[in-house]
Amino acid sequence: MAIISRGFTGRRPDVAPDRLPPGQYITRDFPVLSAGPTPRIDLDTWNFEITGVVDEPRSWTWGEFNSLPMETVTQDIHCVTKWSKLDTTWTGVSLDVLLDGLETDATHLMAHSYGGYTTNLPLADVRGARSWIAIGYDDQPLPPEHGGPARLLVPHLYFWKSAKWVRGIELMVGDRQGFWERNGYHDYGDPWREQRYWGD
Ligand SMILES: Nc1nc2c(c(=O)[nH]1)N[C@H]1C(S)=C(S)[C@@H](COP(=O)(O)O)O[C@H]1N2
Ligand SMILES: [Mo]
Repeated sequence: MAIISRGFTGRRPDVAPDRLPPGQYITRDFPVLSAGPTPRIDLDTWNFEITGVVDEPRSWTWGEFNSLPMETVTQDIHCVTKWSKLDTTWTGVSLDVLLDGLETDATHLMAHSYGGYTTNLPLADVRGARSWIAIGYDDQPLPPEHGGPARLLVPHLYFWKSAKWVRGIELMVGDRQGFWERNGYHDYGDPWREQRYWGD
């Protein structure tokens, strides 16, 4: 997408309006937002699991996960606290790869993180090249404060849906609320429709 070049206004670069959802501003920093401490995660015992409403649960060790096909993608991310960061570059495994050929009646999923964080999503939203389990950021291993060793990345929804330190997804028939969704955040969280909080 094209950047409109009208020069700089203060520190804020002009940006094509179709890149910036309503009520958001652009930051060049990468803020850290965590509801709790950064968990210590041992790669020898790390695994990623697909559980819940599924005939055969799936599970990968760190070694197995790293031999899956990886993609590097550049995406804009939008936090509910109003910062957006454009052109962030991530390396990870598409959820399409992880869910390939899986039989399920599930409509939604709960992402579960080391440390206990949860967030819910419609299953359709993690399919179709729209979400990844990222293990790299800017060609480096994903730093712990940003969710390393692995985090969910769902850039088309507010960034609280992108669970850091993810350890698995639980497939569900019907919806259930995750951590922030129980505490006042919107169930779906589309930044383009400003679905920040309950009732938006
Ligand atoms: N496990 C976990 N994941 C999380 C959070 C959290 O507190 N714990 N915070 C969410 C919120 S509100 C945001 S905005 C982003 C922040 O990611 P960052 O710290 O990499 O910027 O992570 C999301 N994922
Ligand atoms: Mo957030």
